Amino acid sequence: MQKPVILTGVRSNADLTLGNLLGAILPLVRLQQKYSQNYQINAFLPDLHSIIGTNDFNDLYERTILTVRTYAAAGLDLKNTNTSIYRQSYVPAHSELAWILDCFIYYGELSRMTQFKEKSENSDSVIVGIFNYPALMAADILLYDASYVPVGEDQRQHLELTRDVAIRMNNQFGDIFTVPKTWAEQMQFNNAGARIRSLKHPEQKMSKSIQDPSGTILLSDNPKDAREKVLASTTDSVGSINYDYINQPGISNLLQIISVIENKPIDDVVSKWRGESSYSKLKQEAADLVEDLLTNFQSSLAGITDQDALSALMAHEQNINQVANAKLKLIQTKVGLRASLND
Ligand code: AQP
Repeated sequence: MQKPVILTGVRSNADLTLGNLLGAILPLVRLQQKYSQNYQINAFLPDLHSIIGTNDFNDLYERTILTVRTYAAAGLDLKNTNTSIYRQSYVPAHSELAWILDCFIYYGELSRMTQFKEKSENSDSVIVGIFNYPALMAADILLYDASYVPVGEDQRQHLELTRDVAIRMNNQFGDIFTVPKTWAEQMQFNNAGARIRSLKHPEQKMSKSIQDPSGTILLSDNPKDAREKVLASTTDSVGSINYDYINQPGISNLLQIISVIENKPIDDVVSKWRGESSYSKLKQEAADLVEDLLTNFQSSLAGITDQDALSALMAHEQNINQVANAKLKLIQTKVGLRASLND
């Protein structure tokens, strides 16, 4: 029987941040260490998604390779046979399935997506890619019958859309797709809890495409500079340490950073600091951890070449194209484009 598939991806549209490392990449590494015996993990590089709304095309190819090196430097085993690492654009079946799904998704459904509404508001030059990308995302998931897709709250609606189109097509053509688990069922693999915030504006997420140099730690930052950013992070005047994102977002962010780096449940970190009033001690601890993490990460990264990343990609892409093409052929046959699976 096929193992349940967990699918995850990080866009290489800008330099990666500590938020990406703590919120997506380290969880992926830990997922592989813990679950790769019983699950198939698809760690794909959504380069087709990365060209949506960017002007920075020149570095995209190299940045995607750097993301693979980043995975390896963070501890991902590129040779694990239960983990597939592949570029979306090197598996053409993604785009082909996206078109077929487009023919089963309603305009009204895509128009209702909050992210599209937010991004298109007050703009008369919205590209179709922003409107249409949930269909490509659905293809990324359904092509591999993925059950688990650990995504943030902002992608929840798109996951629901994926479920809807899968159910719709299953009703029409028989069970051609595995319907991904509901949002609630995804929770065991979901990293939504670990949202790292800007160190300067802790009410906002730390994001790679938002210009916020003092609040954002890039993975390429000098570890000493990163340390200073943590020490200078915005806190509050409450005077006690509580995990409370509403009233103490800066303090909560530091607790969250410590929890992910130490790989300890947030409750354990919070109880350790309960009753403590010194913000500077908390900052020192978070700063030490971030500095060490970046120092070790950067030294590992230096030992992994582009060629290492490319060789791994080429091996995985050859295999994954076979899986993807077999699935695409099944769908093509069902919707009348092929006479049979051998056609
Ligand atoms: N601050 C964050 N805390 C926790 N997780 C985060 N991720 C991103 N920022 C944080 C996770 O990293 C992965 C990146 O995927 P993406 O680039 O496809 O999406 P994103 O969420 O849009 O990432 P960014 O960094 O915010 O990019 P921009 O600024 O380009 O939109 C996802 O798993 C995400 O949850």
